Amino acid sequence: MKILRTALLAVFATSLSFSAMAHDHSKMGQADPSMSEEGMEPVKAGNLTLINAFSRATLPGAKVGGGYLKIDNAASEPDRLIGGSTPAAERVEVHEMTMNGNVMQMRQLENGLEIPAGGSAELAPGGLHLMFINIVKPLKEGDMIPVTLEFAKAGKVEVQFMVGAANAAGMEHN
Ligand SMILES: [Cu+2]
Repeated sequence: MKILRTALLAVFATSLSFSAMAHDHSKMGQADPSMSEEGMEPVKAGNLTLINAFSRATLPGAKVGGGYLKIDNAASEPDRLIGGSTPAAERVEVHEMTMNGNVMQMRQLENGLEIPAGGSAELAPGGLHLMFINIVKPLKEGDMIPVTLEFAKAGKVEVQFMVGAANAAGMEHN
């Protein structure tokens, strides 16, 4: 756990300096004491439950990283994931993968991603994902990435994304 703690501190230190020079993330940089160190505990936000948020280690020089999680919606009305922010990257976008002939491409979902009423949406490698654009440093296995997701109805929710191993066939942006 000592290594994890150090990684967490490093991420929060990054967020402090980043928020000072860029945006007003006044809440960033403060650890939530109720947060699991592993970041694997489901996060509840109103009718939404955010499950198993994870990312993948990036190769040196990579500018983007991916974020994945499952979102359950217990409400009788749909919600919508419209974006997010993180001190670990310049911006966060919601992307989908599409096949164009034999070439897999990704594009931003300009209107966000619907989380159906009483249903769920899954962001997973090879499909829907969050894209961390212009990461401030490589994502390392074992790091935790604090991400504030923004939903149309549930509002802003902070989730820790645990960085797992890199995938050799990792995604590259066009
Ligand atoms: Cu993408």
